[in-house]
This record gives sequence, C-alpha cells and structure tokens, in this order.
Amino acid sequence: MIKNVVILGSTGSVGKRALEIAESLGVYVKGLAAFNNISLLEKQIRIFKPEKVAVYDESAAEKLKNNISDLAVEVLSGIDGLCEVSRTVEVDMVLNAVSGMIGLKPTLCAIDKGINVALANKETLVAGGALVMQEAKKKNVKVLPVDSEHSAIFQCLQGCYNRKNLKRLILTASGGPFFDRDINYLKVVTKEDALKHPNWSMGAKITIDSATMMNKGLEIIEAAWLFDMTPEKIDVLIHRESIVHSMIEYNDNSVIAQLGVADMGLPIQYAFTYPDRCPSIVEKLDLSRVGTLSFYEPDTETFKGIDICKTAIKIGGTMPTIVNGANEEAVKLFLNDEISFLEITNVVQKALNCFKVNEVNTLEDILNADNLARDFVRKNVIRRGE
Ligand code: MN3
Repeated sequence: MIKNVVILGSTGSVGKRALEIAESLGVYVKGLAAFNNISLLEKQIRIFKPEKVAVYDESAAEKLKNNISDLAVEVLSGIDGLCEVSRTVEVDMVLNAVSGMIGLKPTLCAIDKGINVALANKETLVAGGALVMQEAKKKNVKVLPVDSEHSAIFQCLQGCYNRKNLKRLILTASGGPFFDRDINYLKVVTKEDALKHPNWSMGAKITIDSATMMNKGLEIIEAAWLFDMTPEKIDVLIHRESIVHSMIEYNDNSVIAQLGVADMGLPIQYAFTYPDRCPSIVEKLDLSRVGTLSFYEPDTETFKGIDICKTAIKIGGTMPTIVNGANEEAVKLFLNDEISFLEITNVVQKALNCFKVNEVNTLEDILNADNLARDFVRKNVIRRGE
C-alpha cells in the first residue's frame, strides 16, 4: 500500500472520495490541488494538513493564501502550481482527478519525476496517450486506472497468464439519462435533463459526456492506451444497473467480470493498495438485493460518441486530441445554453471530418491540436436560434 499521496482535483467527486479512502487507510495526503473551490479546499487543508496546495484560478489562490495565513502550507497557483504539487518529492503516488485537458501537464510532470500516477482524469490519456504511455515506460512508472471501467479491466487482467489469449475488452455503460430515447426526444432535451445521471453523481462535464455517450467513446480510447488494445477489440455493452464495471473475454470465450456497488471508492482504494487489497469503507455488494442484471447493445446511430471516438483512435496521431478538445469546448457551450444537446456530437463529428492529422511527439503537438479543435468548434458550431 502507498504511504502518501498527492490528490489533484480534491474538491471534485472523485477527489472527495479519495480523501475519505486515504483517511480510512491511513494514507498521508502530502499535496492537494483544486480548480477554484477554495472554501472546500480550505476545509480539506485544515483536516489533512498537506505540505503544498495549488489552485488553478490565480485570484482564488491569492484569496486562499490570505485565508490560511495561520498555516505553514505552501500555496501555489495556475497550471505551474499544479505541476509543482505533482512533483512533490518523496510522494508515492499522484492521483489525478481534475476535469479536462488541464490534467495532462501535471500527469507528465509526475511521470518525469518517476512518481506513479493513478488516473481518474481520462482526458490525460485520450489527448496525450501516446506521450504519457511512452514517458511512463521510459521512467518505469506505473499508470493505474481509477476510471471504474478501466479499474475493472485492470482487476480482471490480474489473472491473465498470457496476453495472447485475451480476445477483447467489454466496457459496460450505464446508458446515461437518455437510454432508449430517440432522436426526436433528444432534439428538445434541456441541460437539466442531461445533468440527471441515473447511477453516478459526478461533475457536469462527465455527466454530459455520459448523456451523449462521448464518455464511453473517450473510455475506448483510454482503454486502447492503458491496455495496448486495438479499438476493434474493445466493445461496449449497456448495463443499466452499474454493478458489472467491465469485463474481459478470452479466446476460449470465457468471460471474466468485476462487480461491485457503484462507488468510486473501490477503484480509488485498489489504486492505493495495488497489487494488495484490504478491507474497505465501500459498501458490500448484495446481489440478491440487486436481483437482475440487464445488458443491451448500445444505440450507436442515435448516440454518435462511440463511433466518433473509435474512428479517431483508428486514425491516430492528433485525432483523439482533436476529438477530445472539440468535445470539451462543445460541452462548455451546451452548459452555457449556447448550443443544443445534439449539436455537441454534430460539431465533434465535423471536426473529425475536417481536420488533417499530425504526428504526436511533444506536449506542444498535443496542446496545439487541442487549441485548434476548440477554435474550430467556436467558429463552426450552430448556435441556438441560428
Ligand atoms: Mn467511467
């Protein structure tokens, strides 16, 4: 088990759960970082007493500095602050649970210092997978998945004696709030409808992604990098109950699944204790109470996110970065009531069709492609009332 940890994104849903898990296991929290929620961050600082903290928003960082001037903790700001916290010396693991592309640079900083990373930030792998996995290999650093599906696959793979026998990965998806809905319904859904997730309580960005199924698409790309699988060997199955968190299938058609209650505490704890396990504050799974587990093929015609992402990872190079950046920008516009729900995947599809692909060799290649994709969305999106 790790002895200490840095948690980036500590005021988000995964970050908060990670602090509870750390506390229950007696793992010391050496560093924290948040986007701008300094009132919650201050409470966390007073409880966990980290050495360093970072706030992405510069003016919020200044305010926090004033509010905690009675403490010895160092307060940093901006993306450089997040990087500085992830480079904290003698830390066993950086848990990256920030939302969006801003997670990429801090991940690379931790890897560069030879620190193992646990990733709940899928954009890190979607946009920067080529670079992240290559650097991790170079530095002999572990990249542990905290996304529940990827943790499930990772757990299933612990019994995989020979990777040649692995036939495919099966990612489960809850189907989100619009499961079984048709295109006519989706034309008129509101932001409030899209933010109601049936099983998981998460941040706004990932909840919208789960309504468009872009979340599952991004997870296919994430799985391709983490487990070195081609997208043809990664399938999606709708599973409304969110009890089976994902599965693997061998060449003899044997299927291994990982089950548990829908609680991010489990993947977080496994990343902390890997390869060992220990008793947990996570609730025990009572299958007789669950009763029925159901599975369906996803409706990829209505929800385009899965196919868009499969195409992007097949094309490779900067294309996954472009799709990720375009989606992040489109979700932002949707959350601002500027575009309709269906316009999110429409404009991401447009970006996929229009962009020329480049190679990814450096962080700059990734950040460039990301910026171009965001510009493209702002210029080419069909706004409400247009
Ligand atoms: Mn997930």
